[in-house]
Amino acid sequence: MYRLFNTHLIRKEIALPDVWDLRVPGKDELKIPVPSCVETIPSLANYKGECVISTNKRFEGHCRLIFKGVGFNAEISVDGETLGTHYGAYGEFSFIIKNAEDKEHSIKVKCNNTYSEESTLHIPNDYYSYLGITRPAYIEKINEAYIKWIHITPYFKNGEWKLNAEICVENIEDFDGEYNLKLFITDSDSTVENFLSEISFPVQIKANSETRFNFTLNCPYIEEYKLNNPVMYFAHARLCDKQNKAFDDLIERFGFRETKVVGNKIFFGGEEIKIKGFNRHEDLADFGSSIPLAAMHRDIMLIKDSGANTVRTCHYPNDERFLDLCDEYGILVWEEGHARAINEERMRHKNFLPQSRLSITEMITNHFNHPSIFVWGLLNECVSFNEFGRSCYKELIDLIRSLDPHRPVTFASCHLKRDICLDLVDIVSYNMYPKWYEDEPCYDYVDDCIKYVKTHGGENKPFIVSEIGAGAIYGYRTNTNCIWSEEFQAEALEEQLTACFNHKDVNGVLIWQFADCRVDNTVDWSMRRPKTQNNKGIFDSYRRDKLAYKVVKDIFTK
Ligand code: ADA
Repeated sequence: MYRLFNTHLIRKEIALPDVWDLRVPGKDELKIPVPSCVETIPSLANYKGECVISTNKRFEGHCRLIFKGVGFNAEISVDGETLGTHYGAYGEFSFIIKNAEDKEHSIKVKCNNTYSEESTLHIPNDYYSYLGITRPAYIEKINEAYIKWIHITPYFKNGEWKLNAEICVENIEDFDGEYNLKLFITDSDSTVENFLSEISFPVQIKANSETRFNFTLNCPYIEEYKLNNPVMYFAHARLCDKQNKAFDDLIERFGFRETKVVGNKIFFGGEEIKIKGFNRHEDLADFGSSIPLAAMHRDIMLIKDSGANTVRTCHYPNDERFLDLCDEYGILVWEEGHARAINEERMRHKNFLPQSRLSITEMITNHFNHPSIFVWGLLNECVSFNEFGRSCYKELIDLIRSLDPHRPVTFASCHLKRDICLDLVDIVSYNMYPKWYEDEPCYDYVDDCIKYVKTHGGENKPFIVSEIGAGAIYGYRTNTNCIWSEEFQAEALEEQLTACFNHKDVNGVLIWQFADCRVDNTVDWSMRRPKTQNNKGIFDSYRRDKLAYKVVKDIFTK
C-alpha cells in the first residue's frame, strides 16, 4: 500500500522490486533500495550529480508508472525509450504506457541533484536537496479509461452535510468512450456495500482526453471530523462499461469538516483553533528525506506528546503517508508549495513561475482530500516587498484559489515593516527570531510586527507566528547559558512562546523547528551552521530531545 488505506479494489497495482541497480559515473555498480536517498550509501553521502537507478519488471497492456517523488531532476525511460522528464523532488508524477508487450521491461530513472541555472526552487539552501527515488514508485494496470482523481469538498448548508465531488476521468484510447460513472460514500475502504450515499450517471469522454464531472450528494447521518475524534469516510468512484460492469476504481479518504477564516479567527470543524505546533523538514539522520513509515509515525507520536496540534510542511509538499498519519491523528497541517528564500533574480528567471505552478498544482491535485490540511502556503520568505514580487505572489495565490477555493491561503514573510502582499492572503504569517538573530525583547518584537500588519493589508485577519526559535547543539550543556547550548535554546523558547501566547492578536505559533536537519554544504550555509545542520530542532536529527522539549511541552499543554 502506498497510502495508509486501500486506494483500489478493482484496479490492480503492480509492486516494483524493493532493491534496484544504481549506476554513478566513475563508480562500480551498486544496489539501492527504493524508496531511499542515494546519500544513505556511505561512499555517496556528499554526492552531487547524476545517477541512473534501474530495474526490470514484467507487465503488459495499458499501465501507469507512478513516482511519488524523485530528487530532483528525473528522466524516465522504459525499454530504452524516454517517457518524459520531471522537475522537483516533492511532487507526484506518472507516465502512461500503452499496449506494453507481455514481457520483462527495463525501467530506468536518470536523476540529478546538481543545482543548475535552470533550477529555481532547488537551490543551495538551509535544508538538503537529496538525490534518488525518495518516495514510493509502482505500476497500476489500467484499461482504455481510468479515474485520474477525485476531489471531495464537504460543506454544511441549511443544517445538513453535503458534499461536492469532482471526478476527472481520462480516456487514453484513440476512440470516444461511453461509460457509467458511480460514486459511493462509505465508512470502509474495503467494500461499497452499506454505502451512505450513492450516485450514478452515464458519461462520454472523447478520445485521448480527460473530462471532469461535478455533482453534489446529500450526506445525512455522518459523524463530523474533529481533531479529537478524526472520523473519516471513503469516496469510491467506479467506472463501468455499458453492461454496468466496473472495470476501474479509485478510493479517496476525507472528513466532514470545513476550514474557514472569519474576521481574525480561524475555524476548523466549527471550532476556533489556536495553532501550537512545529515546522518540520522531511529529514532524518542517516535516511535523509526518505523517511521510513515507522519513523514518520514516531514523529507523529512526539508531536502529539508535546501537546502540539499543528505541523507546517516547510518548505515543500510532503510524503502523503505523513499526511495520512496527520489525518488519522487529528493533527492540523499547513502544507506549502516548494520555495524558500528565492531572491528577485531567481524569481525573474523564466523557469520560476512554471516550476512554482507545477509544485502547487501537484500539491493541491494530489492532496486535496486530506481533512487535516487547513491552509495552503507558498513562497516562504521570497520577494514580497516590491511590485515585481507581488505580481508573482498574486499569480500563484490566484492559482491556489482556482484549484481549491475552500481553504485559506497564507505565506510566511520575514520582511518586517516592508511586506506589501499581506492583503493578498487570508491569514498573515511572520517568521521571526527575537533573542536569536535579533537581540530584542520578544513581546515588543511581536507587537511591533503586528502594528505594521494591521495598517498594511493585514487588518482584521488572523496572525500566525510561523517560525520562532533558537539553535542548540544536542548534548552541549553549560552553566554559562551561552549560545548553542541546550540551556540557551530552552530559555529563548520559553520567552518567545510566552510572548506570542500573551499577545491577544496572535492566533498561534509554529516553532522552528521540530528536529535538526542537514543543510547544503556547497555554499556559505555551512559556514553559518555548526555540524552543517540547522540546529534549531527541539529534537536532534535522531529525535533525541533537547532541554527545550520539556519547556515547549509545558507551555503547549498548559
Ligand atoms: C528562515 C527560514 C527557515 C530557516 C530559518 C533559520 O526563517 O524560513 O527555513 O532557514 O529561517 O533557521 O534561520
